[in-house]
Amino acid sequence: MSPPPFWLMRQAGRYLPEYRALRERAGSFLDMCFTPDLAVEVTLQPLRRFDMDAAILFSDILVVPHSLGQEVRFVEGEGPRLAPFGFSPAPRWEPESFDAALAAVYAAVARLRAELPPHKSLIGFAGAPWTVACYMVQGHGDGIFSAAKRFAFSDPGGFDQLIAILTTATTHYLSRQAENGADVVQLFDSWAGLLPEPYFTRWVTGPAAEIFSGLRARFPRLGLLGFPRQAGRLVPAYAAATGADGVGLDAQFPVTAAREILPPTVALQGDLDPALLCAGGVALDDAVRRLLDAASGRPFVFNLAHGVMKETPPAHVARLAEILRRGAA
Ligand code: 1CP
Repeated sequence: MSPPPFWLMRQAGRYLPEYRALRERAGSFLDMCFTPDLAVEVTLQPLRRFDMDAAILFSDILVVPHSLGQEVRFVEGEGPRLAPFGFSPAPRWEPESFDAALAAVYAAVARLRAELPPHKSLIGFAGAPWTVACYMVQGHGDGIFSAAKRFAFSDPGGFDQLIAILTTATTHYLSRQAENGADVVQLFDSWAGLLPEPYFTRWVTGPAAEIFSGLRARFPRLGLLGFPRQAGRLVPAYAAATGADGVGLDAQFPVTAAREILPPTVALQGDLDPALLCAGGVALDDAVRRLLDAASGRPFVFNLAHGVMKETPPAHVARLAEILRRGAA
């Protein structure tokens, strides 16, 4: 059996000493994202060590609200902080100022495609409208976003307008990444699992379907990955409605369930718990072998159920790469 392609969400970042060294010299996190030399270097760091099959652009989902004019800061040890946001009127969509703010990201994508060997995929990405709106409304992450949900449920029509602007901006942003050389794009809906029906369909599935159909029409060869995190039983409807080429999976809808339910044309991506990678040892080896067995015979991209934890020893990632390269034996 040939080994599946692999990459890891947050494969660049804090768990790598070379990332921490560069981050110290770089100044702010956003300076890193908006300096092509640094973004390119950080993107390539994990591939040098572990030879993943794909590089994912080093950036953040919150560059989109930043480029729509909302102040975004990354506070050391605390995560992102966004300025209080006025909703009436909703932010205006101005492609010229948006592109001017993101020119450095587009330049990093073009440089990466030029520097990567042709057999390595370049993955671009954006946050999905719901997840980005959670941060825009609430101003920070807390994993439950009850303030953002209260806002959305008490004025769903107003929230629709914000989602509509983000859907337009995200389609545009991912189109620019494709024009500059991204082979695949992933839409991260990290907080999709927080929405009950019918809001899941309205603010998760609907916008993803619109973004993907816009991209598909312009870039028929672009790979489209959706990651409606923790969406559980709603994942099959999401996959069907969005036409994603692949979906990111986690413990709420694991590969073992997805292979029985999703059509064989949809690639499965996931679903190793990041804490298993962090723990290493026999638990990691066993989990990887079980996952490879579960995915056998399906189009499959090996990945985690969420991002690499910052405490993860790089040696455990090296071990994972070794098991994958050797195949399931
Ligand atoms: O100072 C630092 O080094 C900050 C840590 C960090 C890093 C390394 C942040 C702040 N963002 C990133 C990079 C990043 N973010 C990537 C890089 C590419 C990669 O190697 O995978 C990607 C894809 C993201 C996407 C992202 N940012 C998501 C979606 C995926 C996920 O993890 O759920 C989300 C929700 C964010 C917001 C964000 N940015 C940073 C933090 C700490 C957070 C989470 C905030 C929270 O809710 O607490």
